[in-house]
Amino acid sequence: MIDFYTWTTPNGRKVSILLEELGLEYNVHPINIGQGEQHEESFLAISPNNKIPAIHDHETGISIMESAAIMVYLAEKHGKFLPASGAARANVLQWLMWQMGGQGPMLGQVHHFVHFNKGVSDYAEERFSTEAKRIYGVLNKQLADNEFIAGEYSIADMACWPWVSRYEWQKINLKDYPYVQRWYKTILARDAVQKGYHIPKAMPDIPHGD
Ligand SMILES: N[C@@H](CCC(=O)N[C@@H](CS)C(=O)NCC(=O)O)C(=O)O
Repeated sequence: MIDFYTWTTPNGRKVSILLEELGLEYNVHPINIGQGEQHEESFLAISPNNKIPAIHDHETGISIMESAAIMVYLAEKHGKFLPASGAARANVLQWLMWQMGGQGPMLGQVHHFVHFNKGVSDYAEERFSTEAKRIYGVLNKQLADNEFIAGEYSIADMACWPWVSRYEWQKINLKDYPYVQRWYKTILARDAVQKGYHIPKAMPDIPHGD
């Protein structure tokens, strides 16, 4: 059994979508980051960086923080959504790292400066909006020749998709990125994604991508 510590954010949804895709049973522990629950001692023992998501796997006794580390662990343990070796594995990992090092952090800054705190810094708004458009362009190019980011549906898609689902906050029109839009809707239609999105609690409808 897996204990899953999460909140209603893209980084949390990466893991809830994977847990649903793998059909695993798990206990959800909501960590309300708006109320500072990520700083409680009991959570710190599982997640030393005070951030969600994190898991504890009772079968192996392992606790893991960082969404991509959790995804690699679960995908390897269950032999799905991450090829075991070679070029196919390297391809999934490069896009997973692209998500962790670029797409997520940069779009996160757009949420702060464009969605939540518009007007505070013109420089930051311009810098991160420009970078967001560049990132969407990179993804669009990759998806022009590939149904999914690394060919087959993988943890790279599950990591990137929840951040794209906030395209309205990012002032991104998905029509400007038609291959991203096609991919977004394909993934949106999956049952596991519909379920995983609403962990740890039901939220308003998922943006439909039009
Ligand atoms: N690199 C980390 C980022 C995790 C992260 O930024 N989590 C946010 C929510 S999406 C959080 O817990 N924020 C609480 C805080 O910063 O205090 C990952 O991918 O797991």
